Amino acid sequence: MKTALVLNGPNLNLLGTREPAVYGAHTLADVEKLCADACAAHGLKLDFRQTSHEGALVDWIHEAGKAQAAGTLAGVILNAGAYTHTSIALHDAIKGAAVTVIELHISNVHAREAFRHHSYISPVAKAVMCGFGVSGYPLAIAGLAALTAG
Ligand code: CA2
Repeated sequence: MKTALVLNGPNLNLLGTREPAVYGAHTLADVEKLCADACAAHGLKLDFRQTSHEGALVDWIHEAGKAQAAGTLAGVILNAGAYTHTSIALHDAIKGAAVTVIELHISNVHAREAFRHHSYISPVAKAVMCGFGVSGYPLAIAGLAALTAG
């Protein structure tokens, strides 16, 4: 059974505590449960993580590249938070690790401030999902399962 690695970046630990109009009322623990159920439905094992540190995300992407090459990882669902819009390091890490990444955002970043319209992740991502609220996580897991199967 392959693993789906779900990585959450800075401030996503605050989900459900503030800004419910933008991000909804669910907590990150609720999101983990949604992901666990989706993984169970698609025959994947879940590895769910959050960090507010850019370098930790880079290290985890490298680790994921090795696991995918070894055949144990289906791919990564990455909500890089605000690093999406700033991080050349994450862009380079994804490219260098040659790992399948689905970029995910809870909100529709294109309907928000102009500084959220550019992503350093999108050019190196296999697919991009945004605007579905936290339902985007299980949808992205279904997408990853479909990519892996086909
Ligand atoms: O929509 C998304 O998922 C984002 O990746 C969330 C990031 C934001 O910087 C991106 O532009 C879009 C912010 C995550 C912070 O989440 C919070 C949740 C509740 C309260 C405060 C922050």
